[in-house]
Amino acid sequence: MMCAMSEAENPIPVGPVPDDPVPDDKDWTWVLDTTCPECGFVAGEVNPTDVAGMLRENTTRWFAQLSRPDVGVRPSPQTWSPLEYGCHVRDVHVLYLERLDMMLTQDGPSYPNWDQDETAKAKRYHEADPATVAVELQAASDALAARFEQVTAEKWSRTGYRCDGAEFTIATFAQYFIHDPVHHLHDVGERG
Ligand code: NI
Ligand SMILES: [Zn+2]
Repeated sequence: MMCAMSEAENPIPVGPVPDDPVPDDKDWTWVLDTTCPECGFVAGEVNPTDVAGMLRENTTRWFAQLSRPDVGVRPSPQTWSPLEYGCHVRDVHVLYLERLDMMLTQDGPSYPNWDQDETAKAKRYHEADPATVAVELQAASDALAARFEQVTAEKWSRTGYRCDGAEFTIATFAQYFIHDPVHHLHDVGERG
C-alpha cells in the first residue's frame, strides 16, 4: 500500500531526483473490516475465489493508465506518478505470489519484510519505460491470478504472518491483496 493523498492544481514533472513519497506507516488490515474511505472498496465482502478474475480485470485497466500522456508526471512532489504506481502494483503482484507460495508450501510462515519506498528508489520507478512496465505487469498479474485459481477449497484457511505479527489466511490475504491495485487506480484518478 502506498497512498499519498495530496493533490496539486499544476502537475509538476518528475525530475531526475524525485522526492520521497509520504511514508505509508498505516497498518491497512482494517480494510478487511470496513469500507475503504478513500476508494470505497469493501474488501471483507470479496469472495476469495473471485480475486483471480478481479485481478485480471484490474490489470487491463492499468494499461490505460500506463498509456496516459502524463504517465510520468507526479500530481504533487511527494505523490507517485501513474508510472510509479504501475511499477508498484507490478511488484506487489510479484511479492504476493511469493507470499502465497510460502503459505501453500510452509505452515504458518512469516513473510520477509518489504519496504515499498526503498524498492521504488532502488528500481528507479520514475525512469521506467511505461510499455515495458505494462508487459511486466501483465506477466506478474497472470502468474498470480493463475496461482489463486489453483487454490483448492481446503487451502484457503492456511495461514501466514506479516512482520508486525498480523495473521492472514489465504482467504483474507486474497481480500487484502486485491484492495491494493483497486485503491491505486483511485490514487491515479481513474475515472470509471
Ligand atoms: Ni500499495
Ligand atoms: Zn481503498
